[in-house]
Parts: sequence; structure tokens; C-alpha cells
Amino acid sequence: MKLMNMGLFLHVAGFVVCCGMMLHCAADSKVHYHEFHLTESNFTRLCSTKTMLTVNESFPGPVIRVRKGDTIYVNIHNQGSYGVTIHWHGVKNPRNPWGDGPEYITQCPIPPGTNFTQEVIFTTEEGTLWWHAHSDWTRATVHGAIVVLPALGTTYPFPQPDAEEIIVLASWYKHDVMELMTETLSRGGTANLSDAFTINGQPGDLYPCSKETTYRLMVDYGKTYLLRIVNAAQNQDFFFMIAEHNVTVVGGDASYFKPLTTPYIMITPGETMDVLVTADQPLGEYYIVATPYFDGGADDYDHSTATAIFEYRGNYTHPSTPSFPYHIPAYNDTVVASLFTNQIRSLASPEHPVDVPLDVTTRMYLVVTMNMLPCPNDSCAGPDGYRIAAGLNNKTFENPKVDILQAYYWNLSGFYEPNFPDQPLHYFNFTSDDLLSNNVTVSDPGTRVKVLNYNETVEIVFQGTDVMNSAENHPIHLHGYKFYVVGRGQGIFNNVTDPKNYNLYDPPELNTIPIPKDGWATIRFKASNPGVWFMHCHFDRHMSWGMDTAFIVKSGGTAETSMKGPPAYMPPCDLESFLGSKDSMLLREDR
Ligand SMILES: [Cu+2]
Repeated sequence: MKLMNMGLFLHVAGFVVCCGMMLHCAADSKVHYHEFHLTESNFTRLCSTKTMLTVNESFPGPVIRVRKGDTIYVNIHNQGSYGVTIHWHGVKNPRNPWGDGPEYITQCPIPPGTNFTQEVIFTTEEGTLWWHAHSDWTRATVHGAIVVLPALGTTYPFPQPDAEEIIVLASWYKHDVMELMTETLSRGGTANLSDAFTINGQPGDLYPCSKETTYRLMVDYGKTYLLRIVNAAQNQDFFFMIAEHNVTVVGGDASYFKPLTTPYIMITPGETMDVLVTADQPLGEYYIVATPYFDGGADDYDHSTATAIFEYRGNYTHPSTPSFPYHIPAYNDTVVASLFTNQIRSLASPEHPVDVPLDVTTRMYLVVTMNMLPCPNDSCAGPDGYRIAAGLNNKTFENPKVDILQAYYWNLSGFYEPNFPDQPLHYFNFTSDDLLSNNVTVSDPGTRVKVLNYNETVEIVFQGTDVMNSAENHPIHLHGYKFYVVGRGQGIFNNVTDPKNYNLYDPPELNTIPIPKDGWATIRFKASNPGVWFMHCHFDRHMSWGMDTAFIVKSGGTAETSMKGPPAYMPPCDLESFLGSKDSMLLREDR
């Protein structure tokens, strides 16, 4: 088996940092090397033990720490029993989609018993990001935080906190997640619910057999802590609160925000949030809670709540039960959830300016739907024996057999079609509650991508719908970019009146945005990162059901504006896929 090629290391030796348009990084940027060993090992939660895949036997996985502008090389050794890929969530990785990781988009899975080194290039990101498996539903157990500190010689745009803490929120399943997925997708019905949520790997006091291991954040009175919160849950938005303490949100998705002080945050899968909390309450123990925000109607959700403890050091009588937040929003309070999301603003300061595209050259209107697809003999577990699907503009994305990036780079035909539509074929009352007829519910499966010229300025309006009575928030995530969220609202987007209220002054710059239930959101970005970049709902079940597409961003005609070439070794795609293809360049064992 061919392993790492030395050419890559030679390449590293001659590495020249490319800082894009940002200053102050070239001189101090560093290159770091990491080894990720993916292995199956035993973990016990909720009184039951299971074997699960993790990186370096930790859950959550190891933390990657870099400074702004650094580059990392991560050698991923797959010692598990199925193919896996790793994605660097929120890292733009300019010109280098080869290191991005979503399976069948930028690479084929890393086969068991082999390794693959990814180059991950940090540029403008500063704050908290995360990495996770991007193959099937493996990310349930394969994920960890990325801390991007300010470049040397620069500081946070807020007072230096006394200490920092990473808080990773996740889902826990008693059963093997890959088996659950296989079963869900073969039945074609709804997905199994998680059995618990976790904070830094622990469910907390409200679950059986969990009290002894509840995560404790030890604090000193008077000190301020920076919490780097990651929502790594499979399918769940959370309200996150600390009893009797407000938090001040100062950043998210590795961007800075205007400080926003609030008793709660709503965080959606894929998002990160950096919040400050000052230990200014009477010495005691206070619950940290991550409790579901669920605004859907069609499927159920895990009603449980994860807790950790915000515990003051010092001499005092410890309570038998920590103080619990008494104003948790109702689980389905869309108003409160949107109120929070809509208040987030970019810092928009001289040190952290915004650069919102003003002249839009490509406009897309993407209707976000749950769908269904016919099933042989109507034998599936969805409505009328159909299988549950999902889509954008009624197109249900299907993974190709060879990843889109290699198919594009090597000019292999037959793996994708460059005809993803900019608009829905039919306009209808998207938020009506009677959208059950087959002409709106049945989608059109395929592997369709949208091709963009270099530096096009793109505006996408995402329109939430109630097709199949399945309106709910959808966290849409775009790889390879950060985008500005210039507008967000309820109901059907009005292309005359709503743009008048766009925020072009200080919109947040994010990589994941919750599209409100029965509402819309508008993003803008400049297509200045050539490559192949996935865009999908960050609820894993919706991603697997096809609420996805990919962008091919063409190169700009010069070396600096062109996609890099592939690394010397990429994980091989399934041999069968190449039958009939004369081009064997992908099977580059001999190169
Ligand atoms: Cu979704």
C-alpha cells in the first residue's frame, strides 16, 4: 500500500505562506504537523458500553491550536473498519480544496489500513472552528475543536480573558451510529433519535449513570472566561445558558462580533460561538445547560438536556444541587431563537473590517425542502411507502462514485452535471401548510453542481418551506468560504421590499447560517477561492437525504488565482467506478 509521498514534505520545506489580502501574517506564520489515529475503542455512557470510532481515542477529539495564518499538515491513519474522511470546518483553505475533506466532493474515503495527509491553510480565520469526519454519520464520534489565536503581535478585540475553555456540544447514541445510518437510509423513513446530548463528552446530571462524570468548569470569583463553544451535534440546535450568569457573545465561525450580552445563545450544528462569562455571582455551583431548540413538526426530537457545572472555587458549603437556569426559552420558541440570531453583527472595525460585495453578478434563489422519492413496491418507511429525501430547488443531491474535485480536475465525464438551477422550476406558496401533493413533494435526484467564474459576486437567498409539513430551521453550511448574512426574515422572501432592509454595513461573516423555519436568509460572497466546495444542511440526516449541492469555482487565469494541483497521493476511488474509463490517472499508485 502506498503511503505518504516524500514529495509532500519537500513541498512543505519550500512552503511560502500566502496570506491573501490580509496583512501581518507572512513573517510569523508557522507550519504544524499532527497525527490523527482513527481507531475503534470502548466508551461507556448512560450505563452502557459501545465501541466507537474516535481520533486518538478521545471524545471529543484532540484540539488543534494554531495562530492566524498558520498551516497544518494532518496525517490521518485510518485504523478503523470503514472508509472515512476529515473536514476542516470553516477553514477556507485557499486554492486547496484537496485538503477540505467531504467524501465524494473533494476526495474518496480513506480506506481502512491506509493514511492520507491533508494540508490545511489558515488565512483570515481567527477564533474557534472545528474539524469533523465528513463521511456518512461518522462525525458523531469523530470531531474536535480548532483554536485560532490572533497572529503574534495582535490581540483579541476585547479585554484579554483570564482563561479559556472549549465547550463541545454533541449527540450520544447508545447504538453504533453507522448501523443506525444504514438502517435509516435503507428503510427510507425518519432517523433514530439520539439518546443523550453531551458537553465535552459527558451527558451530565440529568441522565442515568452520568452524575459522577459531569463536566465541571472550575472558576475563580471575579475572573472572566472565554468559552469557545462548538455545536457538533448531529441534528440538534441548542439553547445554551449558564444559570444566573449572562454571557457576552464576541465571535463565531472564526469571525469577531460586536459584543452581545444575553442570558442565552441559540447555536445550530456547524456553528461555533465565542462567549465571555464573568464569575461575578455568589460562590456556588451553577448549571451550564445545552437544551434542544426544535421548531419542526414532522419528526420528533430528543427531549433531553445536557448539563455541566460552572463551579466556583473557594470556601463555601456546596449545594446538594447546583442552581438551574429558570428562564430557559420554550423548546420551540422560534421568536426568541431568531431574535438572538438576528442581533449578531460583525465588528466592522478598522482592524476587522467588512467587505460586503455590493455589485452582485450571480443571483440564486434556493428553495429548501424536505422531499420524497419513489421506492420499489412502495416499500419504504416514508409517506405512502416512499423514501424520505430532501433538496435544494427540488434537486436531491446524490454522491458520485468519484469525487467531484477529481472528476473536474482530470476532466472525467459522467460523475456530475454542471446544471444545478439558480431558481426553482415552480414557484408556489412555499410556506403554505398544505404542500403534500406529489408535484411539490417528489424531488429529482442527481449530482448537480453550480459553476462560478472566478471572482463572481454571489447572492443566495435561501427560502425555507413547509413542503411535506416539514418546516424547520436548517443550518446551511458552505465550504471554502465565509459569507456575509445580509438579511434574514420570516415568510416568503419579497425581492422588492426585503433587499431594502439588507444590512450592508456590519453583517456577520459566517460559514453556517440557520435558515429560519418558514423564513428566508440572504448571503453574499465573492467567489475568490477556486476549487470545488460543498454546500449542505448541517443536520446530518438532511445532508444524507440530499439537501446539498456543490460549487465549482473556476480558476482566475494566473498562478495566484488558480486551484493548486493535487497532492502526490489521494485516497483511491472505488475501482469499479473506472470501468469503461480509459483515464487511469486517478489510480495514481504508480505516480
Ligand atoms: Cu436541514
